[in-house]
This record gives sequence, structure tokens and C-alpha cells, in this order.
Amino acid sequence: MNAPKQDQIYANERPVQDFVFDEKVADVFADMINRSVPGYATIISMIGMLADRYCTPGSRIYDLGCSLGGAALSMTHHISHKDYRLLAVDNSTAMIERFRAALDTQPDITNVELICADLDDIEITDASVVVLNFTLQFIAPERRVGLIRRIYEGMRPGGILILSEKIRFADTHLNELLIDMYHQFKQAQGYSQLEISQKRSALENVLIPETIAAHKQRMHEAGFRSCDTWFQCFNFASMVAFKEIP
Ligand code: GEK
Repeated sequence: MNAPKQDQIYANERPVQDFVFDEKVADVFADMINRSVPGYATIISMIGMLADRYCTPGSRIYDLGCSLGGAALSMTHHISHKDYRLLAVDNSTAMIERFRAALDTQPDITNVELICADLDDIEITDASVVVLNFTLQFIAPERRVGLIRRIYEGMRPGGILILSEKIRFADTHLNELLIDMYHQFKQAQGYSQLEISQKRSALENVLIPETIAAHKQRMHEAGFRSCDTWFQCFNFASMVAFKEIP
């Protein structure tokens, strides 16, 4: 396989504009997310393992905000049976087109459906596994509770929701420390100070992080009784919530 194209979007000085998932971003996204999210490869692989454990026969699996299909493809590779449908949704045409092209090279995968739509406009039903891998952070905060509720309602009892997010910390000192450590991580991945600061400005109004406590409370309000963090590195975490069997 060819090495992914290197992300140089913020390498040169440019006017501040809100970050969007356009052609330019989609083109370098594999490199961008791997060098920008500590533990991304581990999270992707573990999502596959979790899905294998929880995907029940005849159910649906959702990858919401699928981008190029990292989580979706990991799930298809890990789940030991084929009796499920995977719906991968993203509202970026550029992402869905590239994911579709990648799927076309894997004709043995026949149970994946790609949907180019806003998460507000899709129906969630009969789901045993739902994945929001670094997507909820891009949804306006006031729309988040409605989405988590719809996911809960659309899930089979015994199913799981996996929610990965960039997080913030209530303690100011800890928050600053972990952001700083994150920036050190990005530098170690080859990003310059200019790239780090320009990307940070572009994401300022677009990616709104919350505390783990806020996520847990929202999940609880939506109906999930069991929810906790299964992965964390600096200010990035992944949680799993379980829909109880009555
Ligand atoms: C991965 N999960 O590689 N409706 C649909 N899609 C949306 C919406 C929305 N309202 N808002 C944002 N997106 C992936 C990575 S990236 C995370 C997810 C990141 C989509 C957006 O187009 C983008 O593809 C994705 O959510 C977020 O496992 O870039 O940090």
C-alpha cells in the first residue's frame, strides 16, 4: 500500500479560517489523524475487538462520522461472523468518496453501506454497536444530547456505544499540562510550532471539547447506566457505554 500523503495544510502562514472536512483535508486525512490523535491506531484496533464481542447476529452497526472508514474497516476485519449490516455515515462528500474508492478495492466486503448525510438526518435502529470516534466533538454542544438519546433509543439492549473525544479538564492546571503534553506529542510527530498554532486557531470554534464528567452525565441522562473510560492519553479519551438488558 502507498504511504498516505503528508499533511502540510498548516505548514505555511495562512489567514485564520474555521476548519472544514473538504477535499484538501480528506486527501491527507490518514496522515493527519494518525499524527494528531495520540493512540489513534490502538483505539481503531480496539474498536474492532469490542465490536467483535458485542455485534449480535442480524443487528446493525453504525460508524457515525466515519471519515475514510478507519473504525468501520477495523470492525469488518475483526467481527468473526458476517450476519450484520454496517452503516457508515459522514456529511463530508470528500470523505465518503474516498472511503467508497477504498471499499471498491475490497469486493469481499459486501455488508457495508456508506451514507453521505448529517447525523441529525439518519435513522438509528436495531444497533448492537454504535461508534462515535472523534465525531461528537464537532457537533454543536446543544445538539449532542438529542443525538446520544436517539442512539440509545435505536440500540438493542446489550449493545454498546463507543465514544472517543478530545477532552478538557475542570482543573485549570491539569488542563494546561495535558494540552502542553499534547503539543509536545504533535511536535514529536513532525508538526512545527506554526502548524500546531494555526490548526489550533482553525479548530477553536469548530471542535468543542468537554470533560469526561459531562460526557458521562449526558450518557446517563440518555439512559445508559454503565459508562466508563477504557482508553486515555493526555487530552484524548475513549469511553464505552452499555445499554442494559431489562
Ligand atoms: C475515524 N471516525 O477515522 N454529520 C455527519 N458527519 C459529521 C458531522 C455531522 N454533523 N460533523 C462532523 N462530521 C473517524 C474520524 S473525524 C475526527 C472522525 C477528526 C464528520 C466529519 O466530516 C469528519 O469526517 C468526522 O466527522 C470527524 O475513526 O477529524 O478529528
